[in-house]
Formats: sequence, structure tokens, C-alpha cells
Amino acid sequence: MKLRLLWAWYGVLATLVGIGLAHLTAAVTDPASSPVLAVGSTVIDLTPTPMKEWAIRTFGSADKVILVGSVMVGVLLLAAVAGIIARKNLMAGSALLAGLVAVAGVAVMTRPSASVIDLLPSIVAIIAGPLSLRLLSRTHEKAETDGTRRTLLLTVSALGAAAAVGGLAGRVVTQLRARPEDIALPDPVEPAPSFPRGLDDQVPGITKFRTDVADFYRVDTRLDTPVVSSDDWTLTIDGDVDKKVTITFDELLEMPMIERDITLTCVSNSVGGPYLGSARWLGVRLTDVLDLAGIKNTKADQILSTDFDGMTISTPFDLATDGRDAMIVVGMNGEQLPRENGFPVRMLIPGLYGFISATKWLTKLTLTTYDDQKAYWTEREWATDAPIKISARIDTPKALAQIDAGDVIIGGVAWAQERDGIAKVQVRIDGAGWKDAELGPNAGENYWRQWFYKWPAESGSHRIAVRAVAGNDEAQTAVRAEPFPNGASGLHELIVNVG
Ligand SMILES: Nc1nc2c(c(=O)[nH]1)N[C@H]1C(S)=C(S)[C@@H](COP(=O)(O)O)O[C@H]1N2
Ligand SMILES: [Mo]
Repeated sequence: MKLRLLWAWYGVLATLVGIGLAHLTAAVTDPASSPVLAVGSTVIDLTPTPMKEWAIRTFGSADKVILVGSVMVGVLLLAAVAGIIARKNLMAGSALLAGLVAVAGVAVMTRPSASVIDLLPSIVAIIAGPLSLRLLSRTHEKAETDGTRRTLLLTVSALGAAAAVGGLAGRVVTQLRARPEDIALPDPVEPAPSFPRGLDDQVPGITKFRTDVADFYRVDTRLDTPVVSSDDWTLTIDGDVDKKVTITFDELLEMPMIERDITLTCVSNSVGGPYLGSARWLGVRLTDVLDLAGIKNTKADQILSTDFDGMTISTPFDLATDGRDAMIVVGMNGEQLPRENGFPVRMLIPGLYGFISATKWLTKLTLTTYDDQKAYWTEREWATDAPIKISARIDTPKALAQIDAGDVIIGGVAWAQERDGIAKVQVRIDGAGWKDAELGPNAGENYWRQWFYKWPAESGSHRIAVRAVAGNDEAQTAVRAEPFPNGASGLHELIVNVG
């Protein structure tokens, strides 16, 4: 039994060496080609939508850490089995390790933008893993015949160190590569109006009126942070256009820039969910960019945008070009975009959920039809037409909070993009009548609005609900819907205990 455990550990150690060195290789060539990440990404792509939704609901933004962790645990269990097999049959054990890497290699190569160089990390792993196992097996045998353990201990330590150094160095190299570039952003020809002061200081616990860039939510299909250089970046406009054009980053920066305050919202939020943020965006009008290629005669009903890695997002052509402030964005709150949020260039269209409008690391706009080409989420049966639903969220107090009797400030944010903003927010306590909340300042129709309501709370358990009405008189629906396929609806309600 003990011996078996030892061999299981040999298998694990050999695999960690392979993974560590592969990770380092990938950090130098292309971080996404790291075998573990590639397997993780493939799992994401193959996971059925309901399960993905469940994972996001259950684990929140930790879903990816849990995914990579599970992949690692699975791989290391198989590695342990390979080690146990290798005790009797080194060839078979090594073959199992090699098979594991081969699966990862296939995962790497099926990514849309994979190139031959992306095989390198897997090749490193397929050599380093079995070779380490062989070394361990040899030194183990030698230790048994000699009766001395010195060389075995040295070998184990050296391999452990190689795995750790590989993994850590890979991390350092990845972080160095992902350092922000220093971009000088142009001034907008159409600046946004001066930004009003929100209720941040008045209502403790309320969401900040403007989201800090560093705190902005992140939702995408990737496990790594893409490093796209602005020097290499180009944007191509093709498909059903007068003539295909490609522009560079410098050419984009020379176009007239507008600045807008917009709240970006993710379709994957359940009611009251956290995946939205508000910022001041700097960019070029989408229609100005499309006009470079000429779209007067287009029969397209879809703008298919492609990111640097071949991931695609679909946008309804008529909505993107109906006069709203659809943008090709380069700046956020006066800074360049962070790599996590799409550096150097992303798309942003007010009023549409991010999954059909907010392509990060954008490189191509193709004018096409929904019949001809299907985007990533369209293939997974999400809606193609998904305007953001009118919603209100309670930020404070928190669900199940224990609070003192007396005046309690209930507060939160509400949003109704492309519906003339928020006109009214109402609060209901214990199913009694709806009472108007006070609204914070207005930063435009596409920006969320803070609100608060002073509640004389008496002891006991109470149920708080909130609802919003848009500037165009449309009211938030109380009908419950799940995020799939076009966004959650229903009222945000929570229970607090007073006394
Ligand atoms: N390339 C790319 N762009 C993407 C995504 C993605 O997975 N890949 N996710 C979209 C989704 S679902 C949302 S809600 C927004 C989120 O943008 P953020 O991460 O900057 O908050 O980006 C959109 N753009
Ligand atoms: Mo999203």
C-alpha cells in the first residue's frame, strides 16, 4: 500500500514537472496554449448552457478558479494512476501520461486562432512528464538495490524544484508580458457633460456612482488575460460592404472621438446580480468605422464581431445603427482599457447586453446575416435580440442582515438604458403599498441611477422589494425569468431582521 502511494506520488510529480515547464513555455510563446488552460477553455466551450448558468449562479466569479482547480485535480488523479501503473510497467504508465498531454494538445489546437507554435508547450510536457517518470523509476530501483535513498531524495527534490520554478517563472513571465502599454489617448471632439456627484458619501453601502476601472466586473470565456499589442492590432471591416478595409490603432485614434457615460450589463445576472458597471467611455462612433467600408447597400442583418482569438459576438445591425451611441472604445474613465476589459479596443453599445454588443479585444467587424453565420452564444442558443431589461437592485441593507430598529436607509441602483433612463424607483415593505424612493443625480439615459429610501424600521422580520420605472414610462416587469436566453427579470426582494 505504502509503495503504491509512493508510485502514485511519482506519477503526480512527473506530471507537475510537465505542467510547470509547459506553463513556462506557454508564458513565453502564448499563455493560452498552456495545456491546463486549454483543457479548461475547452471544458467551458463544451459545457451545456444550463450547467454553465448553474456554475455562474453557484460559484459567482470564482467559477473559473473552481473549473481550473477541478481540471487540475482530475489530471493529477490520472497522473497518480499512471504512477501506480509505472511501478509494474513503465511503458504503460508513461503512455498514460503521454495520452493525457495528447488530449491537452488537441484542446490547444482546436482553439480558433491556434498556430503550430502553440503545440510547443504540449511537446515540452509530453517529453518532460514521461522522462521524469522514467528518471524516478530508475532511481527508485537503484535505491532498492543499493539500500540507500540519497539519490532518490535528491531526484525527487530536484524535480519538485523544477516543477515549482517552471510554474512560478511562467507566472512572472505572464505578468511581465501583461504589463499595461503606455498609450496617449486623444481628446474627444464630443466630451461628455461634467459628471454629477453621486450619493456615494450620503448612503453607506450603496454602489459607487462611477465604477473604478480596477473594480469593473469581468465576464468572458477566457481563463487567461489576453495580451494584444496596440502596435500589431488592426481592425478589419468586411463581409457585405462596398470595400473591405483594415485600419491600424493609430488610424483609429485619428478618427473623431466621442465620450459617453454608459452602464454595461451582463445577461448572466440573476435578479439583483453583480455583473454590471458604469464608466465614462472614449471611442469612435461604430457607424463612422463602418462607413469606412461603405454600408449603404448592405443587406446584412447582423454585425458579427470577432476578437483576436476568433471568438465571435453577434449584434443586430438595425439596433447598432439606429442612432444610439454605439462605440468602438479605446478609453475608460480617462485611462486606456485594462487588458481584462478588452485592450486595446472593444465594442460597446448602450442598451444591449454585453454578450451581443461589447466585444473585447475586437479585431474584425463582418456585415453578414444570421442565416449565414452564427456567433459563439448564438450556437449555444442564447437570444440574438436582447435589450437590457429595466431593473433595480437593493445594495443596502444586505439580504438577511441584522439591523437596529429606527431609521434605516435602503439604497441601490436602477437602470433602463435606451429607455430614457430611470424616472422612478419605488420600494415596498412587507407587501404594503409602493412608496417613491429619492433618486440620485442623472448622468444620462444610458447610465444607472442611484436611489435611496428612508425606512422607519420596527423590530421583526421584514421583506423589502424594489421596482423601477423608465423615463419612457415603461415599468419593470415583476414576471420572473432566468438569465437564459435573453436576461433575467422579476423584482429584487430580500428579507432583513430588525431588532
Ligand atoms: N472577446 C470577448 N468579448 C466579450 C466577451 C467574451 O467572452 N469574449 N464577453 C462579453 C460579455 S458576456 C460581457 S457581459 C462583456 C463584459 O465586459 P467586461 O468583462 O469588460 O465587464 O463583454 C463581452 N465581450
Ligand atoms: Mo455577459
